[in-house]
Amino acid sequence: MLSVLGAPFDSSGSDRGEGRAPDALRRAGLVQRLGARDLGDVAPRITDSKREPTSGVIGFAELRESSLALAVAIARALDQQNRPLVLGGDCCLLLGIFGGLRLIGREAGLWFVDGHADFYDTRSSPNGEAADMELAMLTGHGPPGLVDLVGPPPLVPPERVMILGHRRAEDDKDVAEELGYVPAAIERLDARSIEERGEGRVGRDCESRLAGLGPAWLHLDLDVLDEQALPALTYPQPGGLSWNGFIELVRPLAASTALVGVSVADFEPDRDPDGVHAAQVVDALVQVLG
Ligand SMILES: [Mn+2]
Repeated sequence: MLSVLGAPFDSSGSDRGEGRAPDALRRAGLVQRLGARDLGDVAPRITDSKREPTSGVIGFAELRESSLALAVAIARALDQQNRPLVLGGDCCLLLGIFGGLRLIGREAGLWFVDGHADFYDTRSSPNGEAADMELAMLTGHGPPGLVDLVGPPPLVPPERVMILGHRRAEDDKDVAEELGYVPAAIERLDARSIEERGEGRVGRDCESRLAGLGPAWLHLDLDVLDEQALPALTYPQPGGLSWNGFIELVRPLAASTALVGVSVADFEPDRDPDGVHAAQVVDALVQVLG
């Protein structure tokens, strides 16, 4: 059964709106419309906004604490035969998710649907937010205490990660810099290339190839959408997917027999005062997961 877990922490430590996203999506009817069970919020918020000098990461100790709490909740949910739907928060929640898989001795690949590669390191990250760098940490690059949260790295083998929907290097020098850190072992495809090849076709192809290697997690950073389709984000960007394109891409991944669970990150309800965008997010999730 699909079980909703709230992970209302964001890696800025500054009480940004992502922390209110689980409740905003619940209020918009997500749990009822999916016929899911709600396991409540399972990890504390991060309230320390200082960049810790040794690790280079904001709120290092609290991030560890929240990640471990989420890991325990994920492990328990999976042990009880639930399929988790984790509502962030921002993308740093992946540390806890893959930590939870490790706690019960399970390994999974990752469909990483995101407008960014999240692959800075603790020095190159402009602001020290773990959500800038969690994919690097998951695949083995990062500070002690996070990269080895529950055991030896990597939490995900790089050859079992597919990055889908980042922006093009030629469009922006920051994009070019970040993509330069992504190792060749990780397959990636930018949003415009996905659109050109056909979102549904890319989704089916990525489903069969990663599922052929074993179980896989589906991560959805909503900033993969174009800023015009969804402006209620912390870091909106042009050049992203349309709502239809998003649904076509994600549907085959969400329907995969290899699917272990799903996470949704970066919705910013503070930029959605009348709930219009929360309703769009819920509609799209019901179309792909329902
Ligand atoms: Mn992200």
